[in-house]
Amino acid sequence: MTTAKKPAARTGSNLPKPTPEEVVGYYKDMLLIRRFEEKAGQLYGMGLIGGFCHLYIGQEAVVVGMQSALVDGDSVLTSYRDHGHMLACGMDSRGVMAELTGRSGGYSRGKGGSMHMFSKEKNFYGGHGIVAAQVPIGTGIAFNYKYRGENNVCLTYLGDGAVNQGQVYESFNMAALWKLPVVYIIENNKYAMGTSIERASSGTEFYKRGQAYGIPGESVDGMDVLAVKVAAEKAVAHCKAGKGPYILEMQTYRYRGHSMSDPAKYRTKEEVTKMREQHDPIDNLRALILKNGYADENALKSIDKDVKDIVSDAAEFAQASPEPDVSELYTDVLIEA
Ligand SMILES: Cc1ncc(C[n+]2csc(CCOP(=O)(O)OP(=O)(O)O)c2C)c(N)n1
Ligand SMILES: [Mg+2]
Repeated sequence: MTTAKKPAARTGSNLPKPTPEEVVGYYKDMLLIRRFEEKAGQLYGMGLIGGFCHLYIGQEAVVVGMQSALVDGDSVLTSYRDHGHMLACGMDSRGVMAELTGRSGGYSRGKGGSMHMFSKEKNFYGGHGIVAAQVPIGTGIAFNYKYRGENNVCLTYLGDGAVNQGQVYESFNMAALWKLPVVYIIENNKYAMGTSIERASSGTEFYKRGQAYGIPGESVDGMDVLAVKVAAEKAVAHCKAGKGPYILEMQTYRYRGHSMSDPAKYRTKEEVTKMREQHDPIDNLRALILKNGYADENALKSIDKDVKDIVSDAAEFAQASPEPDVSELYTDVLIEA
């Protein structure tokens, strides 16, 4: 993807505004995630994807804006709603789709599925099905950077439901105590499965959850990729200056159900329609690009076509890739001594 890690090191938040090309790149990156997820939804409906499948549709601006602040060596990890994060990290759409369909061409050779994919090459460390399990792991990766004296940062994403887990606060404590370079990104999509934040959380200003540990936090419009980018640059610069962790609460929304098997009866159709029509991150960026003349209708149409082609190719690859051989049942279970 175009926002995949860049070579130059960042120095602070006094950075130039994104160029028109970069803005158009964010559009393409978000559209790729949207179309990829729509295709995954279709393949699930056709019975080609089994098990759980949590789509990221609606939340694309968060991951694309955050990724724009990273350089080589920085790392990312998240929950089970992870396909968008993988694509944003530059993982190959073919390998991700093949893993979703349980094929040997997938990132975990068809044995992990939607929630369990990793790429050491792209520094993407999962893909975690246990709510908040990634938070101590991301904190540990940040510890590793500090211990080795590497000037990198770990982006650790979690949900508004996950933020009520105890291990999150143990992690906050250690990260603040040791000034670890970790940005905790709370993707507040307003629901944890069928439970709204008001029903589940005592206090819904999640960016304040690090206050007791002295961790700065900000609430960000997570439907606006440019706002996310500004916040990301600031948070990453804070970490890389040795000042310790940072919390970004992204105000966002998922359009689809929690997973493919969720009838979404806990919210009204009107609520979803309002978000889609008024706050869609892709439609809004498209309008901004046209208004500012960063690209014209024809250029955007050609991007739409390129993205469609990438996704169709990924789906074809996934379906053509063989299922894992039976002998694979016994591989990757234990590491060799
Ligand atoms: C420890 C644990 N408890 C419960 C579950 C079941 N569960 C899966 S997702 C989820 C909701 C999490 O919501 P949130 O953190 O807001 O993330 P979102 O799905 O909105 O991205 C729950 C309770 C689980 N996977 N792990
Ligand atoms: Mg949530």
